[in-house]
Order: sequence, then structure tokens, then C-alpha cells
Amino acid sequence: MRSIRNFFVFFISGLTIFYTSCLDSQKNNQNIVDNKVHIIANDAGYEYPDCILAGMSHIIFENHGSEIHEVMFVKLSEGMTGKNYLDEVASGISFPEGAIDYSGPGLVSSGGKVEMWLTLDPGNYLLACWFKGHLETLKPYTMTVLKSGKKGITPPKEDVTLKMIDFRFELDGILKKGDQVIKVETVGPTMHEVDFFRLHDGKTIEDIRQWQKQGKNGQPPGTAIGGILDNHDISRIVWLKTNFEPGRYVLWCGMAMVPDSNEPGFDVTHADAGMFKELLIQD
Ligand SMILES: [Cu+2]
Repeated sequence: MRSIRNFFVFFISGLTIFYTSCLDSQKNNQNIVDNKVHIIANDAGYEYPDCILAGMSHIIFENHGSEIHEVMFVKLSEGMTGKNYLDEVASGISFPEGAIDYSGPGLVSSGGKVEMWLTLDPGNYLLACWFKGHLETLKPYTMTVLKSGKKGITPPKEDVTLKMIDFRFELDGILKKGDQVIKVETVGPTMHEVDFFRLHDGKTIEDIRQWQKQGKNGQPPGTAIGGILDNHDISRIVWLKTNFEPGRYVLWCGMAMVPDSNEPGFDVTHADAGMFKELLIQD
């Protein structure tokens, strides 16, 4: 949801201290979560492990808050603090130089739960939610990913493959009701993301568009059941598991056409270029 300047981002400035304590934990074989990572969002922030091991990670993301939340993993460059990153974003730069987007679970409505499999490399990460701004009220957070020498967890076999292409979605296979595993590939050539909304009765794609354009205020016209946030390295493949009740769904790429919010055209998104798709999940 990087098209909107409203955001909340968690950060700490004491990354060095943090990293050292992680290394100490590693030496003592304590407090290190391997590759299965629970992250809980609530309206006050995230609950999550401080240190995890690098490799293919299985992320279980639950939204215990009252609002929609997401969690993007942003790998910070050497010496970059969460505050540095945040300051650049606040100045209008959506992609601070040196920081690398590593995807993460996209928008999830209150009470929702999704699972994701993605590779995390060693480094310090900021956990960021680009949905509407709670910045002032939230506790800052980062997470350290430690070298492990292991591959991590093997992702499950997918039910369908979703390809994100400039500027459309292509589904290889048919999504069915119940839990579905979606393998997501970015064909590009530019970065993309996808959010899945189950439309509420009587609502249409146009209602989704209006809600997005009007700052996502008020009740959304659909339930957000998860998504895939962007990867700087578009060759990275990510797996999403979420639950589909029968109904009408919209896939949406809300990325902005230009990366700087000070530039004209920042409010034009990939969805405006046609990157959305309606789906019917049969009973
Ligand atoms: Cu896109």
C-alpha cells in the first residue's frame, strides 16, 4: 500500500545494541526463533520475535487489531536506522536508497490470519505497515535476521500461481473455497503487489477504487484477506496461504506509478493502469 503517504512504521535507533544481544542469544542458544515466525498486529503495534534465522521463513500473521494491518519486511542498509528510513519516507521518498523491500503479508482485516513463505537474508529489518497512519501512537520495532547456513522451511505445494505483470494479474489455475496456497511470481518488469478483498454484498470494484482514492477512510467495501507486498528483487517468489469463502473478490495493485510523493502523478496507481482483477469463488 505504498501509494499513500499515510503509513506507520516501527523503528529503533539502537540497532547495534539489538544485534549484539541477538548474537549473544545465538551463542547461548536462547531466544532465537528458527524459521517459523508468529507476528501479531494490533492497533498499538506488532508482537513478534526479536531474532530469527535466515532462510525460507514461514510467517504466520494475525491481525488482532480493530483496523486493517499489514507487515512489510524492509532490509535496512548498513548503518541505516529505522528513524533514517522513516525520515526519508516522510520527506516523500517511498524507497529510501539502500533499503530493500523483502515483501511480507499485505492487508488483513481485523480478526484475519494469513500464512506466508518467503526468504529472509541476514540483516536488520524494519517491520512496516503502509496502511493508514498510526505513526505517532505506535511503539517502534525492528527484527534481526541471523546467518544460519540452513535453507529453512520448504513452502507447501501451491494450488494456483499468480503472475504479476505490467499491468495485470494472471492466474494459472482456479482458486477454490477454503484454504488456498498461492505461489506469487513477479514477472514485471516493475515491482508489484497484490491485495485480495472479498467484496461485501452489493459492493463493486468501483467502491474499492473510491475507497482507495479517498484515503481508505471509513468502512472498506470489502474484507481484506491478505496479500503480497513488493520485492525489490522481482525474481523472488513468495507463497501466500489464505482462506476464501464463496463470494466475489478483487485483486488490487495499489503501487504508485512514481516513487516520490512530491512528484506529479504520485496518486496514479498500477490499478489505474488496469492492474486489478475480479474473481468469483464458487460455493
Ligand atoms: Cu503493480
